Amino acid sequence: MLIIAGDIFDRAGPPQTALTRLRDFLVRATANPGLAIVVIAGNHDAAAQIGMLGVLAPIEKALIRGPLDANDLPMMLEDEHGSVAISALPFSYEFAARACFDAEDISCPADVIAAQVNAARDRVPAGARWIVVAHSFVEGAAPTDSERSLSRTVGGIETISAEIFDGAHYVALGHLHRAQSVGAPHIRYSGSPLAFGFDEEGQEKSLTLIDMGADGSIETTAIPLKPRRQARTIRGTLEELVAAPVGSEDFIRVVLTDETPQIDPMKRIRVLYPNAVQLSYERAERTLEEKLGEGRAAIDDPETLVSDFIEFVRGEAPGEIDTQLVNTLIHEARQEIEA
Ligand SMILES: [Mn+2]
Repeated sequence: MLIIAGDIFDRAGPPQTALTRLRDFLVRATANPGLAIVVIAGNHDAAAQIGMLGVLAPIEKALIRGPLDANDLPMMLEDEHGSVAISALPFSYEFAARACFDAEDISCPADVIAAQVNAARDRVPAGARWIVVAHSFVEGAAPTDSERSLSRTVGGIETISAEIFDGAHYVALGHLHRAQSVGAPHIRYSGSPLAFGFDEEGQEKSLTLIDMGADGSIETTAIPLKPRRQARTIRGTLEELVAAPVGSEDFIRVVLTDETPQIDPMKRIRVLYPNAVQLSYERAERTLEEKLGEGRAAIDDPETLVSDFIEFVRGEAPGEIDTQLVNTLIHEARQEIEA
């Protein structure tokens, strides 16, 4: 069985080339007559579009879930030890879950998942082992820079507790890009197959292979994925970088160590590195670090600290009146402390 726990695409309207690529992959995968496929929509996906993938396939071959459905049944598979039930729980926002489960009190991602898991648990036949597939952010897991928030409430809590999945023998999670178990070895993100940002540079990407025993115990093996193009950073002066003997098709972030701005640097870099996607000057980054260092040193000197803060916020140094006011207030505060 192959599980893809969303996101399938990175946007609700993927380009035709991405749809064709998914089609080609599914054709190759389903050519294996023994393979069952489980797919759920994630928060980046258009649920209806993902759901469409499954309507013509028999449920023992493909369990594809896009929009929520309160009457969803699990996929049932048999092995030499008995039955395994697989519940596929697509991502859903709170408003859709309230309508689907007819429950007005669903108000955060944890409530949505709890309603989905509880409905699914009721449909697992007695004695069957149980696998849950879900798209969520389990508390304690490590995110990266490019996962989109699961909550529509600004500042809303999007994490859920691992305990929501009580009773499941394995929980296959999508959403976070880093491969990791969270809370327990059987609650696991396989992680994204590729790096989606330079903060994922150097992360080992993998598929997770699960072997399930007669009692539902699991053994996991990471199968490494070696992408054709890595995401990585190169650093140096523009002259050094364009003098390299060979280039690369990798996705490149360029950090220039030149002290002065260079003319059209990206154009020159792309001759050797056609997939260079980001360029910055180390000078600018270092200046920020230095400023932070100075800020820390100035804590003993409140006049400078306040003056720096005003300059940071306004973009210009405080005037004479501001300075007098600040100095008076600091003087009064000092007297108060000493008194
Ligand atoms: Mn996601």
